[in-house]
Amino acid sequence: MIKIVHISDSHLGYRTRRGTTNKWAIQNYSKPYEQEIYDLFLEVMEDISKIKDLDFLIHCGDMFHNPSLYSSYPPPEPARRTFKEGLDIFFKNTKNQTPFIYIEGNHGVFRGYEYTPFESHIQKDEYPNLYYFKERDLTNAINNNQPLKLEFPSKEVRFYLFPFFEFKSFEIYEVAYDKWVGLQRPNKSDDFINIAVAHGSIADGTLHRKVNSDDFSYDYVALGHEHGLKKVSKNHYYSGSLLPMNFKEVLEKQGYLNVEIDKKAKILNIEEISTNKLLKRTFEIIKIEASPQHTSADLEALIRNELKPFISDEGFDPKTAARLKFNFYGEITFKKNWQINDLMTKIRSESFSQSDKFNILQIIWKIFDESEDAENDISTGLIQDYILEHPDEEFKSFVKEKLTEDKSQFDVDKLTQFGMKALKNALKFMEREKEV
Ligand SMILES: [Mn+2]
Repeated sequence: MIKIVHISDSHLGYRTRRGTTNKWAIQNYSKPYEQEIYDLFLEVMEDISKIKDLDFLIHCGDMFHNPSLYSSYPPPEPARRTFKEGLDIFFKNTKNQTPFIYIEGNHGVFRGYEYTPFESHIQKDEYPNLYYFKERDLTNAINNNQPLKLEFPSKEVRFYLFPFFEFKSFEIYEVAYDKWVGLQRPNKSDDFINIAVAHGSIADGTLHRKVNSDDFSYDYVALGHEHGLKKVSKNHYYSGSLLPMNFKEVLEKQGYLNVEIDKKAKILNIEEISTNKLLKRTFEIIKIEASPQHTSADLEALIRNELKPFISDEGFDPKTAARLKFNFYGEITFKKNWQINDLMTKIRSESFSQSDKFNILQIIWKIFDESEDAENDISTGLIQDYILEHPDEEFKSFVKEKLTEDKSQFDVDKLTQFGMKALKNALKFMEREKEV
């Protein structure tokens, strides 16, 4: 029996950004959600390292959130410290006897450099049983026409490594990768257990179809990159990350996998350890129907009703403060759209400025117009055409309503002119964004 723990996508150093209160947590050192990931990572490393007779720990990439394609900053200092602490816990409790195998993902990689945060922030010599494989190791293997594998003859286990590589980004890469991938076919002339370890996904073209399929008959395929814990096929699994990072991931499971492989029959026994349920805060999507009949006050009452559970005399607590996303749906007119944005901006700044009352870390929202679904061929271009049809009239009536509520004396025409200017700039900006 071979016992393996499969873990992935830790994203140490991940921070909530959009629509988040700027309060710092734990001694002004890390941000609230960031700290939660560190705490859980260390807890999990402690638990894993105490598993009796564990043969291997496999981590399928994205140990750090930064640097990545969009940010060249190194991982924040607490992330590096947590990583080192996690390694120390693991190797101390396993008395350096259990190999920790890591493959590089698309996060936590200094692009274009020879080194990774694994080299710049820890001393490899301190960890004789740490094995990591970078994109560079993969490209070297391709250039040298060699497989990329790691063998443990005493345990009769062989790992085939697939660090993240965007082989589809250039045709010459794709051709070379296609040719090379055949070398990763296990040699079936011995009794070794053959395990593939890959960071990638069929969804974005970063996992080769031969690794995704059962072509090579691996006994187990440990996958990383997708953040939800899921079984892809009989012996292909994503372990997912330890906690959801965005609102899409709230709908998925997160955790890690205890994998046991019977040496003779090669039968898998897989136990899912769920960790997302350890989340100490509310992290959810709230749906609100915005009917055209609703006045601004009706809508405000609906939103405030949803916020009630997060208001108390205890106020803000970085460890439990909620992450909330409001999804507005229904027949959304242009005016309703302005109304929602206006209300939500007001409510958010109110919650963030009253930390003695509101226990909320993040508020974001999205507006879904059901008429968009009805005319399902609608594209961004068409929406813009629609907005540009009578934006001044709709905006003017919105401003008028606001100012009447507010009992302010402003020149509505002048304000409308400013508003239109802002809207045109925003649309120009949207056009530019689309081009990226
Ligand atoms: Mn990834």
